Formats: sequence, C-alpha cells, structure tokens
Amino acid sequence: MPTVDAQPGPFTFQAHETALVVIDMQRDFLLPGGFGESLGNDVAELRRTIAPLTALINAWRAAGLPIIHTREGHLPDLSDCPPAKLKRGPMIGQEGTFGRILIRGQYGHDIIDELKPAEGEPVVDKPGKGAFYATDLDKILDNDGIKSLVVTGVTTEVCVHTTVREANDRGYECLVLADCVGSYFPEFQQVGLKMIAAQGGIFGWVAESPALIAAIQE
Ligand code: C5J
Repeated sequence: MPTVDAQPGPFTFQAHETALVVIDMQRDFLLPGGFGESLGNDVAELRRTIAPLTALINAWRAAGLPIIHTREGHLPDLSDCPPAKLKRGPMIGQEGTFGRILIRGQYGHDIIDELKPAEGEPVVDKPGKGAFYATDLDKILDNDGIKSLVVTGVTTEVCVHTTVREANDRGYECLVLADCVGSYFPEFQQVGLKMIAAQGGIFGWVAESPALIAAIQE
C-alpha cells in the first residue's frame, strides 16, 4: 500500500479507494482584481498553490484515480443563501469584476483556467463552506467505494477545514497537502495545518504533494 511521510505519522492508503478533492479554486477567490482581492486580501497567498496542484492533478489523472472539484456559490435568486450568511457577506450576488459574486453560472464563480476539470470529473456546487453540506458528495464517494480523501484547495481555515471536519466525522481518512492549500492569512495557514494533525491526527494528516506524487508513482 502507498505510504506518505506525514504529520503526525505515516499516511497509508489504498490508491483506488482514495479521491483527490480540489476545493473552490475559483476565479472569485484567486484572480487578481476579483472578489477576494476586493476584500483587501493578497491573492498571491492562494495562487502559490496553483503550480503544485497542477503537478498533483496531472499525476493523479495519469494514475487513473478519481478527482472531485468543488465550487462555493449560490443560485441567481440567492434562495439557497441563508440570510445570516448574506448579512456577513453582503457582496454575495452583487456585480463584481467577473460577474455577480459567488453566483453559479458567472465567470468569477467558475474554476480557474489552469485547473479546469477534465471531462467526467464531478464538480460539486456547494452553498456552504463544507463540501458535504447540501450536496451529493457523500453519495458520489460512497458509489465509488472511496474511504480516504486527499484534500486541497482554498481557503485552508474555511472551506478546506470545514470539509475535512465533515469528512472526518463521516469516517473518511483525510490527508491535507500543505503546499496545495492556501489561506489569505499566513498565520491561519500555519495554525490551520497544525490543528489537523494535532492530538495524534484529530482531523487527519498533513504532508507535502511531492511525497504523495512519489507514492502513487512507485
Ligand atoms: C471562503 C472558501 N473563504 N472557499 N470560502 O469564504 O474558503
């Protein structure tokens, strides 16, 4: 079985029972001039994940293993956006540089060109931060016999963390790749990763993508 050097200890997995989940690599969060930047964030903190993720996705596809992409966003009438979320995110649904912010079907809501999903790879649209809430993700994984997840994407402390916690509670073993997840806030990146592997791996494992690529190519 492939094994990856990780925190808090080696992560061992069955490749055919492991899915790569790429969280919210959307233009609204990553493009210069977009929603994320308009909030005063430095998108470079997220964009550094693009190169390692590209290499990982290429290796994962070459190995014939499943990849699932997610996008955070809402229906055009915002009927799936709780008022409490809108109250603290009043820009959701407003016109931005790349169309209506976080609205399905808009240019900004879609995944960046560099990481465009391949034909047949599921794209899970989610109204919340977690990828399991109000989506078919659990069913998709169950149908494929998936037991472990490699979790990547943005942002580390929000949608990545929420998804890992949801997955952990559902019995999935999660490996989070430090170089393939990003936060606008360096301190949240650091502590977010520490929290996953703390206490013997309370939410999962943390490793770097080259170690995982080497493990699936062995
Ligand atoms: C945020 C996300 N940060 N994808 N969304 O609001 O992490």
